[in-house]
Amino acid sequence: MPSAHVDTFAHDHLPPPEQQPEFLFDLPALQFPAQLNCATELLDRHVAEGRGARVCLRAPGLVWTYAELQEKANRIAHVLVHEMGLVPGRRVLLRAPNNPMLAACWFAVMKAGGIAVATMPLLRAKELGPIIEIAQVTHALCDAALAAELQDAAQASPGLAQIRHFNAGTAAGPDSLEAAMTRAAGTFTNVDTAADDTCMLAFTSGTTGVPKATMHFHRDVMAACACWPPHVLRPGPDDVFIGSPPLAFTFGLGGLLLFPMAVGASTVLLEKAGPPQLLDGIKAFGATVLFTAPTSYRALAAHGAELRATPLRKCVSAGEALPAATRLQWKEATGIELIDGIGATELLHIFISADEAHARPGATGVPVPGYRAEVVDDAGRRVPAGTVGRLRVKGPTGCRYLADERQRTYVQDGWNVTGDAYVVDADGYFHFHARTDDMIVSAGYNIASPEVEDALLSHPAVAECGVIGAPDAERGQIVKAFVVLRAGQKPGADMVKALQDHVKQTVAPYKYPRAVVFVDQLPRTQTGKLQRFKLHEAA
Ligand code: 3UK
Repeated sequence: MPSAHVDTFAHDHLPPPEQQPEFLFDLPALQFPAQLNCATELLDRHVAEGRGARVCLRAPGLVWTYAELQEKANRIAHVLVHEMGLVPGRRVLLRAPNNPMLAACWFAVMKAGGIAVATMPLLRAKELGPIIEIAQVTHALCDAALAAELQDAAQASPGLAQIRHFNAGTAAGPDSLEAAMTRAAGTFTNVDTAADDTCMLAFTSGTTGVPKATMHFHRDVMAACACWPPHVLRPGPDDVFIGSPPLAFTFGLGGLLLFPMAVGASTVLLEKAGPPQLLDGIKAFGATVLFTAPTSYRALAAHGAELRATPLRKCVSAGEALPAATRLQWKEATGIELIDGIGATELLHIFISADEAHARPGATGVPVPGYRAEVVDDAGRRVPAGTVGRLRVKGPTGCRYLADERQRTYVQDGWNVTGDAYVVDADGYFHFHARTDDMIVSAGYNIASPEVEDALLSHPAVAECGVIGAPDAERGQIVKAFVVLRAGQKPGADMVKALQDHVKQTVAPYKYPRAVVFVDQLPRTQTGKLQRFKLHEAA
């Protein structure tokens, strides 16, 4: 297959073939042509087929049709190629909160055959530096509101010589991206990329260690659109998507940009998307499909009556395990059964999930069509139903770390090993147990943090909680819970006792938290994941 990449950095840094996972293309929708550009499929196709006037993106005070987004992306692609000297294969850093210009920039990079390196809006220069270094970033498109930290990071990275800013409003000068766009043509011939040309480097949202860049091809983007969305989410062209995850997180990229566009639907991009903004946004834009994390569903559940008055119909939870108590709480508040799904940056999107009709409390679901999953012991043998083991998966997408030794850990014997402990039940449903590194061993008992968290969350006084194993001279570790109480609930010895008793009555008594600490909030990543290592530091 002829690669369109003139700069072969990505190709040269792929993991060696023997370290790559096995890829499966078992579905008819996964038979891709040798040449494929995902922007052609997700954006230009709608205009070519007469849907240019349909609404694609919405944001407060703004509506862009598919034709308008296409024109913006075309102009930006021209600026990248003709003013900024981008050649196919070069890495373009993108930095913005979720907004329409970020979406236009992402598609412009695809069109120009570049490689998008989307970064979390809150990252500081110190965190941007390693990303620029690892990805050998040469170009950047940055929201003016986030310019300062990138400026600092770029100073130390001579390879990143071309930066343009957008969304400066009235302060935009002749150097702004928008000014350059007005000088550029509104049409653009997409670079004829190979299906297996890398189009994005997604950095893992891992909580510790040197960041890893996962490599995804144009084909992978289309594979993600062909598996979970049509088989589990089943959206239609009239759906209005909304949600919280940043487009720099592949959960957000898929849920808030790729999947709505794959079906010609529209999507609402919110720069701030905490529970209050989500609630307002759902009401104001008539959103029908919501993507956010469990913690956000717990907060929004307080507004069930308001949500019932909106057209919201499908709610997707991912990023961390969905406690059965949260599923119940959401169903009672809104009448909607949550769609849980486990995804990973390495696999681009969700690979085990269940739709509303097949959801089971406490289970993530079953392998998404296109993927295979199993639970194995340390020697790689499948364990019987009901036994905890390591989750491993394969499918049309999979892990390729850019020049990183940790490839050997994530990919073993052709399988992607996610680092999650799971149990398969007699009906083939996969139940999340814990991250393999989040198992507590207390006086010889194995205890999974999420099990204890689940039990605590089912107590009416508990709003949020996080459980870790704290060092203990006698028992090795003890179960320690950090609890955020609901408004009006009183911390104190009585509450500690009540919560301990509740856990003893809900799960095996030896799992109860011997230590309970009340806190105002829990440390979380921008992707909604509990940062247990910070609780360990606190403990
Ligand atoms: C955990 C879950 C239980 C699990 C992601 C949807 O989270 C995403 O990607 P990351 O690389 O993290 C992957 C890890 O997060 N996890 C995610 N979802 C669930 N655990 N139940 C879930 N539903 O430990 C997994 O290995 O940040 C999620 C789509 C795209 C993504 N990148």
